[in-house]
This record gives sequence, structure tokens and C-alpha cells, in this order.
Amino acid sequence: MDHDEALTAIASAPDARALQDLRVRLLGKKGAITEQLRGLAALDPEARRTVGRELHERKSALEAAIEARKGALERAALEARLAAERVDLTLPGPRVPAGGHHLLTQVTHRLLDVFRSLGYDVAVGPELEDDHHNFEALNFPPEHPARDAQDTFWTTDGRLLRTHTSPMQVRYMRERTPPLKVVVPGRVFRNEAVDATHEAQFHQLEALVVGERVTMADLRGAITEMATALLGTGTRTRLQPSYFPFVEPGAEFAIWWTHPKTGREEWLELGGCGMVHPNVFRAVGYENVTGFAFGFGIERLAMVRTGVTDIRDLYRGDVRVLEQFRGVA
Ligand code: YSA
Repeated sequence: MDHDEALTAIASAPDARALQDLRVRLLGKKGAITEQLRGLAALDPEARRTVGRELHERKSALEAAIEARKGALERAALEARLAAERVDLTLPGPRVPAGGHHLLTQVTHRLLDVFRSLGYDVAVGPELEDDHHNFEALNFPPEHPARDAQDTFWTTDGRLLRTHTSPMQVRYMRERTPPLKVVVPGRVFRNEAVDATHEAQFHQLEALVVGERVTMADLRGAITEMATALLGTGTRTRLQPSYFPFVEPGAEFAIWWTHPKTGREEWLELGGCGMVHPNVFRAVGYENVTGFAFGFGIERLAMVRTGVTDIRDLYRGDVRVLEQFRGVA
């Protein structure tokens, strides 16, 4: 190939390998220019000078063209790589899944909001209790049959995991003077045969109101107010006689509601209530006061609100179950 053809071939070499082949063919040990330079020896001095200069100029031109093409190929490769690796910074980033409160936490917060709005204080007590606060001071003497319904777990030093939130009635009253209004949310424990409606640990909410002339009508009013705040105006409530050693008279209370899943109207039994027993006031040193208390299971309320039929599903920590309850309470 002549000089111009060589320059054209270099300028259009498609890649580094083709360019290297051309370099070898033109400038390598056996390349065309090298061969011609070797041939100079056979020329007379005058021709050697002229042809020599011309050959060297061509050689330099070819070298420069090869370098230029090499640079152009490298830039093109870099541009192609940058285009392939291009990052669109305006695209949204990967979504981090947001956590949320457990259904039971949501229901508890909702209940506390309701009671705070009704002027109740909120208190919490120890989960590891003693017999005195959990039973004795609540009018369950030793060997009292009502203790059988609240079997629990005992430590070797004679303490126990509280079976209900009611012991906080005693602790709270001893720390204060009446009148008082308090709610106590918390975890409680029972030595239960676990099934779809019974766990060995669950949660309760306790309410206690003490004053000079607190009556059963106030108890009914408080339960109705709670039901109204939870379910709307006109919500009906029902008390049915029942027995708890620390109240007299005692009752079970229920709320009339429309089941959110079945659409049926029915009574929802929530828990126990009553007028604080005089023996409990004696145990905390209160005189000339009356009071009411009620307590109920938070799991039960959460389950009927959401249609969960097995209490164990609330504790399995299965995200497929839990994520169904974002912002439901
Ligand atoms: C009664 C009168 C008062 O003046 C104040 C409070 C009370 C309630 C009493 N302290 C009590 O614990 N009663 S209870 O044994 O009937 O439990 C109350 C609620 O806790 C039940 O209605 C039920 O909803 C829930 N519960 C009881 N055992 C349970 C349970 N929830 C889940 N698993 C269990 N094993």
C-alpha cells in the first residue's frame, strides 16, 4: 500500500488490535518502511539523503497517525463504557420497608389516648410481684378458691409473675391520697393451658377511680364513655353480676357493637369490674372513700377488632400476619 493508503487504513482501523497489525506491517522489524530504510544502503550518497529524508518523514507521519488513532480509539472505548455505566441520579432509590407498631401496641396507645382525654393518670407497675400485692391486699386470703383461677409462675424466693394488673391498685393508692383516677396497662402472666384464646402471657388494662362519693353509676358511666370513645356515640354497655374478691358488688361488663368482620351486632364481653371492696381500702389505709375499678384483656379487644381468631398469631412474630395491621387501631 502507498503512503496515503496507509494513512487511510490507520485512520479507519476499527480497534486496537487492527491498529497494532498495521504498525507491525508498516513499522515492525519486517515492515514496509523498515525494509525500505534497509534498502537505503544500496543507494548512492545523494539519493540516500533525499530518499532517506523522505522515508523518515513518512515514518514520522505514520507514527503520529498511529498514536492519534490509538488515542481516538481509547477515548471512544471510555465513552462507551461511561455510557454503559451511566447512573440516573433522578431515579427513586430502593424502598426501605418502614416498621410499625405491633397491633397490641396500637390498641394500647388508642386506649391510653381515650383515658387521658377523660382525665386519667397513666401508671405502670412491676411484672415480678409479691403475694401480698397480687393476692392478699386484694382480699384473696391464702387458700382462697379464687386464687385457683389465677395460677402463675413463682420464683424460688416466693415472688410471682403478676396474674393481673390489679396489684397496681394497691401500689398506686399507697403512694397517693384520694381523689384519684388512674389506668394501668401492662403484661400479665398465667400458668395456662395455651389455646386459641388463652396465652401464658397477655396484656390487661386496669382502671381505678377513688373519691368521696364514687358510685356504681360512675362505673357504668366510665365504661360507657370508654366504649363511646372507642366505637362512637350511642354505644350500649351491659354489666352482669360476677365475683372478684376485691370488689363488692362485682360484675362482668360488655359492649354492644357491630363485629367488623361478620357485620353481626352482639355483646362483646371485655372484662371484670365492680366497687372497690372495703377490705382493699383497709389494706391501703383509706377511710371514708368509695371507688370503682375495672380491668380487661387487651388481646381480646385487639382480636375482635381485627378478626384474628388465634391469640398465638399475635406472638409468633410472623411479618405476613403483623403487616396486615398497620394503623388499624
Ligand atoms: C375485675 C374487677 C376489677 O375491679 C378490676 C379488674 C378486674 C379484672 C381481674 N383483675 C381479672 O384479671 N379478671 S379475669 O381473670 O377475668 O381476666 C380479665 C380478662 O383478661 C379476661 O376477660 C380476658 O379478656 C383476659 N384474659 C384472662 N386470661 C387470659 C386472658 N387473655 C388471654 N389469655 C389468657 N390466659
